Amino acid sequence: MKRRNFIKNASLTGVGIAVGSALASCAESKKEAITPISEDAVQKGTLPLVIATWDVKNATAKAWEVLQSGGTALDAVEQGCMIEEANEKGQSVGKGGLPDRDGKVTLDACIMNKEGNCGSVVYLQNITHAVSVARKVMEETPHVMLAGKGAEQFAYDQGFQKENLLTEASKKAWEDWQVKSEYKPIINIENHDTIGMLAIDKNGDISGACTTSGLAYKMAGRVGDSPIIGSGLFVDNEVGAAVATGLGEEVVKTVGSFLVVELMRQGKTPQEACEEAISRIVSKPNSDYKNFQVGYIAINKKGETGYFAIHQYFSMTKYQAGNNENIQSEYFNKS
Ligand code: SD4
Repeated sequence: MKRRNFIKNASLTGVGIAVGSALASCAESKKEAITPISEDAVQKGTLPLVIATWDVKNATAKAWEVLQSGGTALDAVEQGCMIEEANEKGQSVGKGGLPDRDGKVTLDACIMNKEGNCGSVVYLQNITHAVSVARKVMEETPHVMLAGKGAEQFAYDQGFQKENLLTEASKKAWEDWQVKSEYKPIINIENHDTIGMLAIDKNGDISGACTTSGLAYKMAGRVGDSPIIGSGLFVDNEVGAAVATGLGEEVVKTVGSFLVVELMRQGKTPQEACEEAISRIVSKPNSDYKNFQVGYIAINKKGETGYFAIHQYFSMTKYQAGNNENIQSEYFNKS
């Protein structure tokens, strides 16, 4: 059922009428609160803009192409992430992603739009474009999250094709890992398995997406931060957006992406907000931060960006004003 039909059906009841009118007035006041970005920003080349975690220039180039041709930030982040999902050589997300300890490739993804609507899939198997299934959850169901077999069946119902995601190279890597491992999920600070992407389109509207095969050789059934709205990704079109990468467990414990956006709402720059969110993790009592990585990237409504990580193994790709560049992040643990 489409979300709007669900709301329409709900409004046939008395409760529905109350909820419906509250929603309408909330939507109305939100509309007024959103400051339109001036055409100036487009002319000066500040907008449009896309940023992504890690060195993913092909993905940001795709998103930029969408934005340049007048496409929405939502289309840009979806199509940008799809580039990495389809990239078998990447062994990071989508097809060719490294499997769990039992040899199964299981994907998590989410997407969030300028209206604050979102969709997410967790523990999805046999479908390359998890981010697109997440978008379908947002647009075609009254729900936010679908998991496992239900998510997979929903994807087939929406016309997605079944595919074997475990490539020969990833299978070999998993077999080699089994030989040397103590059968523990690996939490390696150099092991990155996620693309998170944020974009602002020519209208100044923001969207974001995140897609991952999770931590390599994770326990069967393990889900990280990436499909959890507020942890792996958060977008507030009045303020800005943030996306996380690294050890999802630590991001979830601090609701990291929501935290970054709320800090920006309170007046911090994207850079300051990312640094503060990292500091919340490393300053916890008994934090084991020397042994894991977390990184954040963020944008605000003005088109300013920020990025910060615990360790040096982190970078952001940024496409702005015709330049597509990968930038090494500043990081906390310099000693
Ligand atoms: C997770 N945050 O599943 C993801 C993994 C990741 O770079 O970002 N790796 O916890």
